[in-house]
Amino acid sequence: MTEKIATDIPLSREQLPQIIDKILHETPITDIHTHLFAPSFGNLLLWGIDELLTYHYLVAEFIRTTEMPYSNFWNMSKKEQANAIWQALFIERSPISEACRGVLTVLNRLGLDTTERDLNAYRDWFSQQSVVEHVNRVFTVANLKIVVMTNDPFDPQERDFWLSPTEIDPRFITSLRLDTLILRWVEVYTMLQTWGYTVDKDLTEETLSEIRRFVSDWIQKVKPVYVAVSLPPQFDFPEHSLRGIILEQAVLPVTKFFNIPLALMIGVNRNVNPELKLAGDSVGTASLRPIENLCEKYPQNKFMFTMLSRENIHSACVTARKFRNLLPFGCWWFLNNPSLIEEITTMRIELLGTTFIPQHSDARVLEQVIYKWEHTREVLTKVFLEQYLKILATGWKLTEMEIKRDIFNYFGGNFWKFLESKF
Ligand code: RAT
Ligand code: ZN
Repeated sequence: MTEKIATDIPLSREQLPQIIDKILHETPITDIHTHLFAPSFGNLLLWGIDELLTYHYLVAEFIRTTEMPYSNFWNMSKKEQANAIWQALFIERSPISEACRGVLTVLNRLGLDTTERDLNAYRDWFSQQSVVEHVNRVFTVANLKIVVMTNDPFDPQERDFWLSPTEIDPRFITSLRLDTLILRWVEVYTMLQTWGYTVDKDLTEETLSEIRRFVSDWIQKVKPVYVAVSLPPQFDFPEHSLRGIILEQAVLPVTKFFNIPLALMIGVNRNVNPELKLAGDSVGTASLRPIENLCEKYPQNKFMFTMLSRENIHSACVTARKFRNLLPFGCWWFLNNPSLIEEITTMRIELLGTTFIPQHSDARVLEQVIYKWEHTREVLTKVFLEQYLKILATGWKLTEMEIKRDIFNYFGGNFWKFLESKF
């Protein structure tokens, strides 16, 4: 009772920094896009120091420091790669990039001593953890409630899991990733044939109907909270192309039927340096017009979207203002850096108020959620403080309950409400 009254009392300017920081740390997070897997997916769940050090963000940074042939690096074992990255990026140079600092934040928050700089001691510590307890600890340290996995029906290991699934830790929920279906039809239609779908290379009526059946089957199998696709900057809509036809005629009718959003991740130029493998993708500026066309033509479909290029962020905010069936999310990949999170979140608040999802982690290795969220919280404390102070300066009063409500919505509420909405 006393607490309730206290949280209803208007806050002073002086109280704000501490209250915002407290609420940001206390509000559990729904992480709406990760590449993590629940423990029951076996070795698809990556964790531990060697995985952290061989994260593709760090591979790209490491390769810049060496003259070694790419093949030498790829021929090394994971442990050898991690040793080389540690030596080059943490010992021979100061680890001040965002991805390097991330590893240090993780070690520090897990209680390991970063002054030691002893990679083998870190390895020993990780090797003593049991997966399930470690997952619990990481969720607690990061203050995560739920993470959304990225589930790809074309990945052979994942397919095996889904064909005879075992129980999934309920904190891990699913999204259905359809890049392969939408962007690589010519390469993969024969796979659908072997799985029992009567499809052809040409997108005939029958083929489209069978692709719809494939998407429906997987939605019913995986029960995703959304369907997702990443797209290059040249993506257009409407577009008379294989990807345009599959998207419009085979994916949109099904996501509408199940009333689940299609998440569009736009602006990635894949494989600009194939030698770098997973680290070889780049960025390009896109047009927002295709998204506007999609939202206008399909007002009863729900869309989420994130852009990869900084240059797209302002127009993305304007586009989002025009369509209630469009929900912006996250500072994606190369934008997930404190200086950019600050700029992007400020702009989004100014143009969209509280109606967006500020961040997702994109974690590929379990412990990364610790640093991705910690570094985001550091920035959000500053950004929210500035915005709330500006309204206090008008004489407006704010209570702790109201700030809690707003941050609850940013950290999950907006997402869950969007999933439930029907336009
Ligand atoms: O951020 C990343 O790790 C990228 O490699 C991609 O996974 C990107 O986020 C994507 O989902 O395509
Ligand atoms: Zn991702």
